Order: sequence, then structure tokens, then C-alpha cells
Amino acid sequence: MKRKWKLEEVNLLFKKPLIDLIYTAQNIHRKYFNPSEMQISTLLSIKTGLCPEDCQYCAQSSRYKTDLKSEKLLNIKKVIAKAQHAKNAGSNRFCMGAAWRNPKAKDMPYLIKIIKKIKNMGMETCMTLGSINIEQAKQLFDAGLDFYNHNLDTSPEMYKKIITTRTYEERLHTLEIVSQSGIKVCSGGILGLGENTTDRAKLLLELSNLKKIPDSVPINMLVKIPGTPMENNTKIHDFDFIKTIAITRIMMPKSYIRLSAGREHMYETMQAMCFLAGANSIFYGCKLLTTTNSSQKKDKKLFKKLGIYSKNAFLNYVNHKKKFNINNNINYYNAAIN
Ligand code: SAM
Ligand code: DTB
Ligand code: SF4
Repeated sequence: MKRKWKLEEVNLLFKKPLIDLIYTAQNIHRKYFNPSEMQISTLLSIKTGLCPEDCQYCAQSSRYKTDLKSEKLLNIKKVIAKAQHAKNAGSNRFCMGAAWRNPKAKDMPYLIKIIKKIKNMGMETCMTLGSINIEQAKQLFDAGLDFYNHNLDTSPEMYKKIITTRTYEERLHTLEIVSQSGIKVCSGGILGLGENTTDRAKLLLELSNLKKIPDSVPINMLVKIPGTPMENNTKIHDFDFIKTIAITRIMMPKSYIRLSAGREHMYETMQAMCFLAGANSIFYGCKLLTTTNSSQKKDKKLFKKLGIYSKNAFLNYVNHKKKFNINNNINYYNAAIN
């Protein structure tokens, strides 16, 4: 039966020594996952900027004067070419984001076409389009959408301070609709908004106490965007970030935990500690939605050094060996990404 966490218990976890938490998290991680395997997703913004919402961290809100160049919906050919490129690079999931409050009825045929085409390429699909209703969720599910990303971002109390154009309850309602439709839920948060430890505990509590625990939990480190109200926020300390990842793993043992935005500015040792604490998924490719990501070259090097490989790359490697009748022992290191 699913464990129901209480706030006091989670607050106690945050008080524990980091080394103990990493040790516990790594043990739990090894029960459910191969610790050398990484899930690899690639992001693409299919509609950029001019968003009517006022999320204080975001480059895409129309409320703030950022350097972002807005873009209309990308044409389908461009989206498919980007997905193919991501697949060739070793990514197995293509995640598409649109800066909308919600998709309109006229957008649905476009979204459905894209999902079907990318599924036919043998990739998993994920979309993040704002709030959706049950009919739209069903349409996306029927088209083959695997995941829907919709973050709770922080605690209910903190949420009101950073976003005024929608409520936490609306967020929870969309998550419920997505779950009911059969699409897998991807939901997580951002650290570095100015939240305290209890806000972090409450975010993880909300996520882990959803009727169905999210299959995928992205943990973002705030990327400070000039022009937004958060441009001068104090950076969260690396150890506090790692601690939150470890507690996420302890509370959601079977979920993929994605080390998401902010990776570009993390040292290799910091990333390695996040993986040790239970993170087992990343965004791969030089761009997130509007900001830059760690380069593929750097990631390949890091994976080789750590002996980490993507599931896809490993399967490609095994198939390659079979095809060319290569009989030496399977060497995971040679399979790192591609
Ligand atoms: N518009 C959709 C929505 O709000 O659900 C999806 C796009 S939004 C960019 C997805 C998530 O990216 C946000 O919920 C937030 O967690 C993260 N994000 C956005 N801007 C960020 C930033 N500057 N730094 C770190 N994470 C960010
Ligand atoms: C998530 O939690 N992080 C991704 C994805 N879901 C859509 C987005 C990160 C965005 C970082 C800032 C940007 O590139 O605009
Ligand atoms: Fe719009 Fe999403 Fe950015 Fe909020 S986070 S401003 S909803 S694109």
C-alpha cells in the first residue's frame, strides 16, 4: 500500500545529516533502478514567449521585460526534425513545451499530429501546455502522449507569492485530469525561489501524496533570468539542493527524478552527488526551453567518467554488437550516451 507522509516526518528528514540521507537514498535507489542507467529526455519549445501567466521565475511571461524573442507555433516539419536529431543523439523522450495558459480547440489537431509522428519514430512523448480539460487529455492520450509535465513548483503558501494568475488548486485539478486520462504524470518543482525548508517539505509532501505518485519528478534549480522579479535571487546552496534530491528519492522510491534546469552551471562533482542522491534522469541537448543547457559534449564526457549510460544507447550498442558479430564482453562504458 502507498505510504502517506506527514509534514512532521518530512521536516525531520530535512534535519538529518546530508551524508545519512544520501546513503539511505542510494540504497533505496538500488532497490528499484540500475544505478548506472540514466533516462534521457530532450526539450523543445514549440511556442515561445508572450505567456499570459505571471510566474516570477519565467522568461516567457509577457509581464516582464526579458531579452526573449517570442515565436509562434513551430511548423510540424521543424518539430519532427528536432525530434529526429534528439533521437540520433541518444535521447529516448521528446518533451515539448508551449507558453500558453491552456491549449485552444484549434491547437489540438496540430498537437495530435506531432504526437503521432514522434511516436512512429519510436520515441516517448511528453508535453507541457498549461491547464488542460478532460476532453483534451483524452485526445492527447488517444494520440499516444506518454507524459504530461505540470509542476507544482513549491508549497501552496509560496505559490501565491510567485504566481497570481492561477491557483495551486487549479494545478492539482489538472494533475488529476491527466492521471485519469491514462497519461503518465511528470510533476516537480523549482528550488531557489526564496522558499524555506518547510516549503520544500510541503512540495514533496503534495507530490508524494497525490492519488498516484508522479512517474517523473523534475527538480529545477532556478535559472536567474534578467528582467524577471527573480533575477537577483540568492542561489540555493549545493548541499541543500542535493539534500532535496535525496529526500525526493526517499519519498518517491520508484519515480524517475530529473536533475533539470540549472545543470549547465553545476560542477561535475555536484552533478555526481545529485546522481548519488538518486537523480536518474536529465535533459540532454544544448537548449532547455529558452535557456542553454549543459552541452552534449560535456555530458558525454561526464557519463564516461561516471560509468553512466542511457538505456537507449546501451540497447543500440548491444544491437550493434549483434549485427557485426562482436563477441567481446559487453562494456557499459563504451555505451555511454552514443
Ligand atoms: N507553461 C507550462 C507550465 O507552466 O506548466 C510549461 C512550461 S514551464 C517553463 C515548466 C517548468 O519549468 C516550470 O513549472 C518551472 O518549474 C520550470 N522553469 C521555468 N522557468 C524556469 C527557470 N527560470 N529556472 C528554473 N526552472 C524554470
Ligand atoms: C521542467 O520541470 N523543467 C523544464 C520542463 N519541465 C519543461 C523546463 C525548464 C525551463 C528552464 C528555463 C527555460 O529554458 O526557459
Ligand atoms: Fe507561462 Fe509556463 Fe512560463 Fe508560467 S512557467 S509564464 S505558465 S510558460
